[in-house]
Amino acid sequence: MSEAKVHSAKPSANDFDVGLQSLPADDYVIKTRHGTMAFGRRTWLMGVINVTPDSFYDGGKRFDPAKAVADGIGLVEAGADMIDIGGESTRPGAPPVSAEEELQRVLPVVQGLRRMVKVPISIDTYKARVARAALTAGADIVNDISALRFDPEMAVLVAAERVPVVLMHMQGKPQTMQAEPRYSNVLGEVQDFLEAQIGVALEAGVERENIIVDPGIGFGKTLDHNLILLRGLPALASMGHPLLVGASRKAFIGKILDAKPDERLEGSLAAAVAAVFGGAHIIRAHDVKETCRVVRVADAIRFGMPGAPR
Ligand code: 7PJ
Repeated sequence: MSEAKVHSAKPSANDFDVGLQSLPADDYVIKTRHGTMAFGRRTWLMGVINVTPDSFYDGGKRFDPAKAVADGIGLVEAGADMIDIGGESTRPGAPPVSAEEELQRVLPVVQGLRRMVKVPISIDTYKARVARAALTAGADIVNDISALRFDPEMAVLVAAERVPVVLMHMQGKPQTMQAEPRYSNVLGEVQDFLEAQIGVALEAGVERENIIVDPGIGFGKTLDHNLILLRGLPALASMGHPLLVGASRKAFIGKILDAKPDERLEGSLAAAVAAVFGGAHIIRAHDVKETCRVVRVADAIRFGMPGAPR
């Protein structure tokens, strides 16, 4: 072997497959009604506003629409690149709510926030009726935890409205998903499921560029399943679509640390860093100020400072 070959075979920091170079610059671009999301040079941060009386972490805090809107503005000021608004708790065992009730909760918040912030707004719902009204009220993205499975109208709506959609993996239904999650190969099965639902979306006429995938951390998964998925993010990040990861304050962190939801900040930040280095394009988080700072530093290590050599 020649000297030159030996030299070129020597790995540089960017050659290690730890996410440091798994993405070229601007690998995906999603156009929303309120701005373009360009991925590949920094990680996007999705701040969460739950307008529910019973969400596992922020339940009850934002049931008043004015408070929810004010908090949403606060999340953008704290660094959120987009805001996710949900009106039905999907924590294990939470009772489902009707479309009417969900609409009453989220619509004033979507309308209010739309007037006040310029960032993309996603609506966290699996009901086409709720999604349709939220899009009309100014939402930009549909975040469907059922990946188009629970409401046959959803794929039709997303295709017709030509909006981006998050397809999230879940085993079972929210009410029962944590009863006995089972997989023979959790990473492979989640990937196969997401591929299948990408197919459903494309078949319905959704544009490929508008599809975001998400392993659904905590949705029908044991602690070990969640850890395998987080470790396996590079595989999911290579599916040809932006990857969204939501681990914030979830129960698996509580299991590791024996900590209640309000004691899971540091664990959530550790998971956010792992997601950045696993190749996630969007991190969904409740604690925007802290997650933003952590992600900015992780991003600087991963991508370099804006404009600097890599
Ligand atoms: C997720 C979500 C998630 C997506 C919730 C919570 C539980 N949507 N909605 N991904 N989690 N796309 O607020 O932590 O992980 S609800």
